[in-house]
Amino acid sequence: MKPGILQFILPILFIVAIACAHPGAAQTAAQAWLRYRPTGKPLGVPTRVSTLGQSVLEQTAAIELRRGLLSLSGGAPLEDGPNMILLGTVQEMHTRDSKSTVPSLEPEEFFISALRGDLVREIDIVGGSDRAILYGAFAFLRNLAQGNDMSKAKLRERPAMPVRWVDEWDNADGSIERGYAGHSIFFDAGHVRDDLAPVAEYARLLASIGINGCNLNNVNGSSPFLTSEMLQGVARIAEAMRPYGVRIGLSVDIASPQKIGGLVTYDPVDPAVKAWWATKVSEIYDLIPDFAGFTVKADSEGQPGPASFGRTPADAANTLAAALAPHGGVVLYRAFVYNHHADWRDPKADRARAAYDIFHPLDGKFAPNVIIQTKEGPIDFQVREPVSPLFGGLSHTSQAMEVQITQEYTGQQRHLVYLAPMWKQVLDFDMRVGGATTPVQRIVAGTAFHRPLGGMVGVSGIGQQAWLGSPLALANLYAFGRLAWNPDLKPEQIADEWTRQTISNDPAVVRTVEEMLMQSWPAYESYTGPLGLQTLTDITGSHYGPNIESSENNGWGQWHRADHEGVGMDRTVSSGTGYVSQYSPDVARIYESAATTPDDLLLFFHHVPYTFELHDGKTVIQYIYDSHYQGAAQAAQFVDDWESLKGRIDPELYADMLGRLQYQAGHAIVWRDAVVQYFLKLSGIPDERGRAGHYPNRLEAEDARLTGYKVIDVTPWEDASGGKAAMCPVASGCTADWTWKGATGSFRLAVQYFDLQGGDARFTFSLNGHALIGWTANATLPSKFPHGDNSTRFAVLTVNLKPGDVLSIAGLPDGADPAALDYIELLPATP
Ligand code: GCW
Repeated sequence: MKPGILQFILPILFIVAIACAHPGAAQTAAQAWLRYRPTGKPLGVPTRVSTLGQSVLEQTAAIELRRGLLSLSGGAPLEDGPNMILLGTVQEMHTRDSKSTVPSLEPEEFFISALRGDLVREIDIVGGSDRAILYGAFAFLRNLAQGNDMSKAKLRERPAMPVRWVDEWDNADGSIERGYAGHSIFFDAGHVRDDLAPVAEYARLLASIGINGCNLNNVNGSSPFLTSEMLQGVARIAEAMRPYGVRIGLSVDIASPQKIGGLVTYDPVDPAVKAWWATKVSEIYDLIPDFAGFTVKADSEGQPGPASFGRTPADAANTLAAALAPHGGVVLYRAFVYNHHADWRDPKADRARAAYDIFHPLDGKFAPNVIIQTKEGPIDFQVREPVSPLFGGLSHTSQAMEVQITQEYTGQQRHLVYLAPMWKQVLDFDMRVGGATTPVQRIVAGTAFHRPLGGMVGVSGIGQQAWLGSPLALANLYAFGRLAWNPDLKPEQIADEWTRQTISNDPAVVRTVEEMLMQSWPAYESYTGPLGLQTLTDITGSHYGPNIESSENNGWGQWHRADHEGVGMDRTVSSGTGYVSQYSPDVARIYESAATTPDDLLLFFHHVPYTFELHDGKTVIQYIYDSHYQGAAQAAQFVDDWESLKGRIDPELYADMLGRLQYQAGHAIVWRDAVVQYFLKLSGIPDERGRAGHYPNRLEAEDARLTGYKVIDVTPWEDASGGKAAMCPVASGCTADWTWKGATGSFRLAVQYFDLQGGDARFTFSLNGHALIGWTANATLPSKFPHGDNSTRFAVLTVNLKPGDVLSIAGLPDGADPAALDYIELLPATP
């Protein structure tokens, strides 16, 4: 059929109709990277879009192209006439023209080629399937949005790995485990939400980077999702995502046959249990014919599992796999199985060993549609870990690598941390299986061991607040999809692409944002947990602020074993837990000796004295000091970098990110001071540059003349300057006064206070009785107690001081927030 005018107009009417149906629908893909702003360059391509086929996905591709082209051309009407962009599958191209030279393509592969005849210009976007056409359309738009010349395009791409999924950890009540962007877009109050427009927008975002699956719910507490009522709602979600080629999956509770099926057992080898799963899976496929499969967390952190019946993960996985196989579904069985009641007094106990110890012996015992989903490191999404040895330990089993897009241990979206460089290091890491080159990316792609399945899964944490809460955090979602599509892409190139599409094509902006993104992970690592210590955070609580001892002396197994003499976990074969032996001999050789272990993993593998020298001769303790000062300085530099963009980028984005980066710079100081104070006290070895423990410009709350304020000990002590703070128990307010004894001059004022949950306390700074500035402590930060989670720095004022001046902070509590104060600091202002 010849493409007619209706085919052109209808999709536009459809777009307009969608837009009108949701007036004020806040959440759109355009708030992420699908902005399609005019680049200032001519598009140079035809703007009439035609399709050869009628399938939903092909029509979606056409709609996306028209929408994108319209927007990229600044709203200028799309052309009519003979020139066109033509969409079709390989087969449709051959039917149109039997002499077509279009190559044969794999199902998810696309081919874009510009043909220029004497009279007409045509750009063909051909897919090995209709979904691949959609991927081609998005790739085409991605290039145009970056100002690339597509008039002579020849582009052929296919994804490196079959499974490219995001996992949501959404609960039925709409909360999101480890989510930092508000409420769920999928669920609310135990049901699927009525308005699924944001879900469709999310699916657009996912499709634009080639993601083909979305597992909707939390791996913890998943049994409510298999009730018939819930499945009806889940089917609506599948419907909203289907036009974008995103198939949905569900996390399942292995105890469901008992919990919601009423059976007396959930033993996976019991025939009644097997039958229950088969029936349940059929019910799902009746509602959702393209259902992708199940994700399973079992025998882990309190979730039920096959171990209760003396069965193995293979028994459990295979029961689910058997139910799913007739329908084409898969099981993603998580290797995150470990004992969280480990004995910390046992020098041989080691959580890092668990996944390999449990799953390696089962290699080859899993059904063909089972994929073992392994976190990228052996512990738990820490700021730095070695690559999980399990990737090299399963050669007869399909594998997927799980990474975290939501920044649980990496700053919870309040800190800028671009994770693509971390993921890329893991993907490129050579496991040397059998002495041969076996990078992780080839293992999870399935090519290293000739596996039919495999891929990457990103825990996303998408919510209603600007998708990921912070605008720059979206670079992580984007990068996840791009790396799963093509793990050979460089993180800086992905950062560049994302910035051009999201913020601006202005070279100065692209350069600055790319540099900030690229420096952000190393900076965060420097001021949180360097040398392989992992994130030195509160591991039994928020996973956010500093709390160094929280990982020691408990069953969770995130020990770093710091004492007066030294620090680090000995995981060697010769004297430690033997974890190193889980790697291939070529890799184990490197990690077995402290001399050959890379500095950034030294303390993950070895327990060394604080005076141990790193490869450049610096001692471990001095490195801990230096890296924290350097990391905090880098965080401060991000503020200056961002300020250089003023006037060049969207003012709202500028202001929003500026506030976030200023907060981060302050919190990096909290981190810095906590870690250096802690290790100074523990090691007794001073900072050779005299910084740790010496804060000559600070005036402590506990040293002030206090009216109403009470001095308290902060827990953990290292989270407050001098271990103490002042809190105000008086509803009408309290004050802290200091008399200036320093030099005459100009000083930058910083006030370090605790922004607690449960109220919006007010603070006012006065000089000699004149109020100069006030602010409200109304950020949303973890905890009701004052410590490193909520210690916040207010630093916007420069003051002129002379000896005898009186500086005051007035704190006005609100609700449960007692206007707690740590110190004020006066740093000489540089002229
Ligand atoms: O790191 C831990 C998280 C849990 C999470 C678990 C997991 C979903 O703190 O919130 O539970 O990992 O990956 O299963």
